[in-house]
Amino acid sequence: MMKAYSRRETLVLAGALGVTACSGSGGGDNSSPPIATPSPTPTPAPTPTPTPTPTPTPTPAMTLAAAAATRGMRFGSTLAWSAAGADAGSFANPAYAALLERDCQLLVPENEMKWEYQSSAENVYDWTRADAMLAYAESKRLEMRGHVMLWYIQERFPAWLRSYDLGVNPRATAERLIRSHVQNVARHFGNRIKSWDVLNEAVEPSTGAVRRNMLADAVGGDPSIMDLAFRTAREELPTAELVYNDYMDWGSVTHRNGVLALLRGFRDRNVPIDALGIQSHIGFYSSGTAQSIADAQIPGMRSWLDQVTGLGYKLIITELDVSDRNRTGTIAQRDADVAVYGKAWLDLLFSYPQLKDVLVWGMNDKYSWLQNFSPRPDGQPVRPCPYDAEARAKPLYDAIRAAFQATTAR
Ligand code: 9MR
Repeated sequence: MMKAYSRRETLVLAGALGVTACSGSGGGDNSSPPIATPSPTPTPAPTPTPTPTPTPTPTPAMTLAAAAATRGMRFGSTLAWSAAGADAGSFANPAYAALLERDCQLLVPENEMKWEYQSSAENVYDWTRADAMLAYAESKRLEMRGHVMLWYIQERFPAWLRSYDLGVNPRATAERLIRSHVQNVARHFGNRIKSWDVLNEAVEPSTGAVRRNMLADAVGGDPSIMDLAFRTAREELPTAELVYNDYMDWGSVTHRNGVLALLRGFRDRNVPIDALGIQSHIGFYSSGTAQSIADAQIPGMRSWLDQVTGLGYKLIITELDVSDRNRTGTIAQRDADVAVYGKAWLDLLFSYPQLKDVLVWGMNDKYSWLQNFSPRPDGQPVRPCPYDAEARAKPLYDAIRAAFQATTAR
């Protein structure tokens, strides 16, 4: 049966196929890459002959959006907030917006939908920034994911909540707070957001146990607060994709096993969750070639993914970046390692047809959270994103595109 394509998919597919897409908004024009690829040799003007031959059109470099679309998949990125024109990973920075509009079908705000940052008191929110981001996304016909309703780490709760007196019936208070927060968020954004990270990072990586925090403690450490967040989200947003998001990866067996146990429990209790968000902040934690490190980790990750998908969960890559923090060598060598390692990760995950959406946690190295959070010991900037600080596409960009091209359509 013929697949029905949305307007956006049609535009990116048109780009993929080298067809000139007529887009009034500029949101679907993928044909002029702002990247430092070798310029094609100019086509000589055809010599007039009695039988004119058509001038060959140079195939435009395929964007990530276009490569994804050929496989029924989607590519996207986070964006941050900044004032207009500021040097930041924001749509208000024209150089960054150009990358988003070139390569992305999906966007996700890095911080602007978080309870911690947007809520100054119970039931009080400032959605000004998130609203502006969403309006931008819609104006470019890009879809926006929601991140995140409940980040299950106490330090990530809003300040007012961290000092909140849960009173004589802490269970009832905790449940009220979660129900009203999820309702507030869901009702504010409504159907404009079709995929939500409802719950983030509920598993303690070092033990695999569910994290404790004041809300979990209020119910005696049972999973009911997490369940309630998903059940409320489902009541409010019957058709949205509801996601559990975490950073377990191929280097973290204990964390992975904990997440699997959590996901099993959700299924046993019939909690409405559609997908596992695999953040994919991957890096190098042993020595060897990039390929050999990846190869050693693939079998364990594959059997874990088999179990996750066996439980009926879809998969999303929600926050991909590949840190070169622990690699030495020239920039070219490190970029090559990052590309090989990232490609191995994507090939593995793309082998699951349950995975359709891939988002990076930033398009441009310059604005990556890793520059501050996990800098290189030698003081050089980390290079974890598809584009470098000058907005030139890197080998990781090509690796992502190649991974889309290598996988099967879904
Ligand atoms: O990149 C985000 C950084 O700017 C924030 O300070 C931090 C705390 O809110 O969150 C970072 O994003 C995280 C995401 O929300 C959840 N997964 C891990 C991401 C990187 O820490």
